[in-house]
Amino acid sequence: MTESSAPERSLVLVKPDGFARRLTGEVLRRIEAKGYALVALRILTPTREMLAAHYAEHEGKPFFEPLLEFMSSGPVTAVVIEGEGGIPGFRAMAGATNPTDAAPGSIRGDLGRDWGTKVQQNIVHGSDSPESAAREIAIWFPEL
Ligand code: IDP
Ligand code: MG
Repeated sequence: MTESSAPERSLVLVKPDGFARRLTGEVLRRIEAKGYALVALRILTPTREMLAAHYAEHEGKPFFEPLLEFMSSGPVTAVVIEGEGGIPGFRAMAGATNPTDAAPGSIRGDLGRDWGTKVQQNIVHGSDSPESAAREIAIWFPEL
């Protein structure tokens, strides 16, 4: 099995709910079991500035402020994963944004639920395109 010279990288976050619920290991287990490589990993409580950049596309939406508040409420695990098809592959593993709709078998479907909060607490983030992945990796891992 030879991989291409520039294998696809995606930025994955285990969000504060997933971290607090001790689901970081379960998420990493699924990523590795699927066959993606872990390239970089750090635990940090993100600043509002990082989150405003990360979620710039959602500025002005009703859930933007609750999203920043939630995401800065505690530690997250930020991970760069790598492998052919890793961006859509991890999105499929994560499942639908709303955990009520997320299919069983997915991370959000198996481990998440609606808690009645203003912003959906759905355990993980995954980049949605190569452009997003490059932009997000630069925010969370400027050294890469
Ligand atoms: P994604 O994480 O599945 O890519 P996005 O649309 O990029 O979903 O939204 C970013 C995050 O904002 C979601 O993961 C979720 O936590 C939250 N969110 C998105 N849409 C809604 C909504 O309609 N109500 C409440 N929270 C939302
Ligand atoms: Mg998104």
